[in-house]
Amino acid sequence: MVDKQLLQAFDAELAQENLEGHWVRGLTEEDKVPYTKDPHTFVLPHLWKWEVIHRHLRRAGEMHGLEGMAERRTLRLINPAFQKLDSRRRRSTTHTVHMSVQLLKPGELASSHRHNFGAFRFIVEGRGAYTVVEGEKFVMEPGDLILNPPMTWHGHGNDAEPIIWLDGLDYPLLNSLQVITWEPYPGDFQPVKESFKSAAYRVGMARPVWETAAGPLAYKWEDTYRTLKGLEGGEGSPFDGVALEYVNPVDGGHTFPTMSCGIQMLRGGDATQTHRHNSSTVYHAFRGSGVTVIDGKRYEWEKGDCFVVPLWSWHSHQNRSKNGEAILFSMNDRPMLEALKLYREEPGEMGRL
Ligand code: 1HN
Repeated sequence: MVDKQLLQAFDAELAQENLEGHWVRGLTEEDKVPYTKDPHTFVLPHLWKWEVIHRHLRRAGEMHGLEGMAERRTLRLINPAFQKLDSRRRRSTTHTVHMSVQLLKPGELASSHRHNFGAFRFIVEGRGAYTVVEGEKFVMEPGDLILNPPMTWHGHGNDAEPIIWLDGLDYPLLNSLQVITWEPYPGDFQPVKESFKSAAYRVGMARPVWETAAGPLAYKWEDTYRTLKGLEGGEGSPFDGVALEYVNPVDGGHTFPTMSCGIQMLRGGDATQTHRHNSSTVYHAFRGSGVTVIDGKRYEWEKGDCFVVPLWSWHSHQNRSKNGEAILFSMNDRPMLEALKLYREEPGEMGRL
């Protein structure tokens, strides 16, 4: 028999030397690391109502300008599991990605900067404002996806109407790798370049052969929507309906090396089959309304709502309407898992909801 008291004293001595015996299972019940056949995540499913996000963002817009407050007027979607962590670790929507919602008012300029985390903007409401990425000006319209690859200078301007967009970033992953870098643009706002602009010429599937890395890029809503509608009559994915991934035009792969963006149309009456995977997804209901069942719990969404499906949770989607389409925009961390050869997925039982 092991003398428990002696062992405890021994463990305490080891701790003094920054050592720990393999027999130590955890200091408290919660501290025990569960190693089981299925992965465990701290990330919680959660749904943010658009009405709430919108109301509070407009309030922030009434309270202050950008000067002296923050370079950006955003509301961060904080996963409830991280709410009590310090500010560096709290700012996560899942453990790997971050989504926030940004408001830029007419007459405002959000100064330029760059960082080694990747970012994208998905435009939700308002049109005519613009973002300048590496000197190229992209006018923003609802449904556009604009890529802001790592280390590209970017700033935003608005000489039109109030505009709201989603920001997606792989910031939490880089944060846990402790490799984040961030720099302000010397001189506040980068000028729009008058010389040759490559992004302005990009349409369709043709790619410049000399480019080796994806630069700034916009996927216009009219092109995305035309593709969705073109596929409407087909079978679609049993788990996601008519689902598209925004492809990186340089290598034909995921939107970013770390994260991927998707858009999916649930046709009138569509109800998908259940599956699960070890990537996590953040959704935004761009059009319509529906229900997503996550591990047996119903999350009802309407236009604008955002919600998280944590890794390895069973999930399926239903369009509320029998006739009209519902469209979900989403971001996920599947590319990072695939790069590490860790990606796994599993279909559920047929018809399970
Ligand atoms: C950022 O740089 C922007 O440039 C938006 O508009 C949201 C969230 C976390 C970290 C950096 C932007 C951000 C961000």
